[in-house]
Amino acid sequence: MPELVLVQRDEPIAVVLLNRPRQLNALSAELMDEHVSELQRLDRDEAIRCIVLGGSERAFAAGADIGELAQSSAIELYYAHRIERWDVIRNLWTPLVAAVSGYCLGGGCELAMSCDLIVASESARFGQPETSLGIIPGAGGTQRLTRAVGKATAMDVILSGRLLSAEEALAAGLVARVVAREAWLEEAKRVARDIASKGPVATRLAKEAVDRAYESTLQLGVEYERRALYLSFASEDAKEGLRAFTEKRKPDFKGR
Ligand code: CO8
Repeated sequence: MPELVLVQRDEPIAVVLLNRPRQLNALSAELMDEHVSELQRLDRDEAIRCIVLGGSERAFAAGADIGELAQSSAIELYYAHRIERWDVIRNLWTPLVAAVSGYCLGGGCELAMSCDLIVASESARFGQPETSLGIIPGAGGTQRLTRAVGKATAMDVILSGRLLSAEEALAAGLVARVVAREAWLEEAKRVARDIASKGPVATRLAKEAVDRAYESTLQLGVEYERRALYLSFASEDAKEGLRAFTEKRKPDFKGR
């Protein structure tokens, strides 16, 4: 059996690829478990400062595995904590770039939205087609898509099953960058290397602060940001970054 998840280390970044191409990377319980475990392992690895999560050229992931869902009862899903796998990703410390080519549907779209930013190929198609199956998005789709693209587009996508093209997703604010078809993975790696070159402590604090914008009031978010700024000043990285600028050299960040 081929491996379900491919991991490439290229310090300071790592690339995790879902590898169930014949099923369009349908997110079986096993595939979710394996790639989430890999992400958690890399998250604990200080040499890795940014992770790219991708699929294949034809599909990032076409959703949860429908065959498995058809066999599952509500209580089994509830006790198996399957949906919590998506929350684990949301709570990783290391910045996570989703590299999306082809179909990015249902639980796959929710997986991409759980990452910190999405780099999409021109071929990417985003959707939450669950109501066609008689169910609704369950791993954050109704909430994260609405916050990303607004109510009008989210209602359209979720209720009609319409797929958003990469350009539409960019215009709507769901994706950060759209890149040429053949460059989807290389460009995502380039973005990851850019992120990994910055001060690691500051990057993590900044990522947390941006997330606060979604999860608290403006006032609380601004206060959180200020405290995070003071904390960043306490890091060795801040001393190094500020000194390197004045000495006109590249900083050598240690993540301390
Ligand atoms: N689950 C299982 N198998 C799938 C899935 C999927 N989500 N998507 C595609 N496949 C399989 C197909 O069955 C097919 O297998 P086979 O060759 O053995 O018949 C193979 O992948 C290729 O697919 P198609 O032949 O259908 O390829 P097309 O190019 O004709 O169509 C589509 C591509 C449009 C993407 C089509 O496959 C499709 O509509 N797929 C289903 C998309 C979908 O409905 N996704 C939502 C799933 S539900 C969900 O994600 C809910 C998440 C809730 C949280 C998780 C709870 C645990």
